[in-house]
Amino acid sequence: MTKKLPSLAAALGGALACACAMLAPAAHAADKAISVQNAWVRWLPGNLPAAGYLTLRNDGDKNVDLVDVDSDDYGSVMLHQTISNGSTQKMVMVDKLTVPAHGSVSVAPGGYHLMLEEPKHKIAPGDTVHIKLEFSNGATLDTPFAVKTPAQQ
Ligand SMILES: [Cu+2]
Repeated sequence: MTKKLPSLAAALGGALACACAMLAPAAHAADKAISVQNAWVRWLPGNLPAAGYLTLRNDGDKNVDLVDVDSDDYGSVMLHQTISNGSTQKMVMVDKLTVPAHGSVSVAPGGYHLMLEEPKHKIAPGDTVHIKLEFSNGATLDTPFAVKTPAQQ
């Protein structure tokens, strides 16, 4: 069972995918606006959930939102934000993350993270996992993440 963030793509059903296929050259150009840097997964022993981190760059002229995340390596991938309230912390689900035009946003410890649960196979430090990132401009990036121990941060 895959828990996914509510997204524009989901709301539109297959319509978005069809539009992308018909507008392949334009979609391809949009793809290039967003790039990923330093994608890694903080692996924890046992059945503890892992967390994915990365930096998203937008070289385009318009803001682009990360609207959905999915993976063939994990049954559940969610975009979360850690919120500190004095001495306590809690995680909340986030339905989109805006990458500003000509800017970048960090998904980093203490802030946003990709919550990775229900691994579909054994995953260990040194592995590479893939997480598919879907954006509001129709771009999809199937992104390799390097799996590291907390000590390797
Ligand atoms: Cu979380």
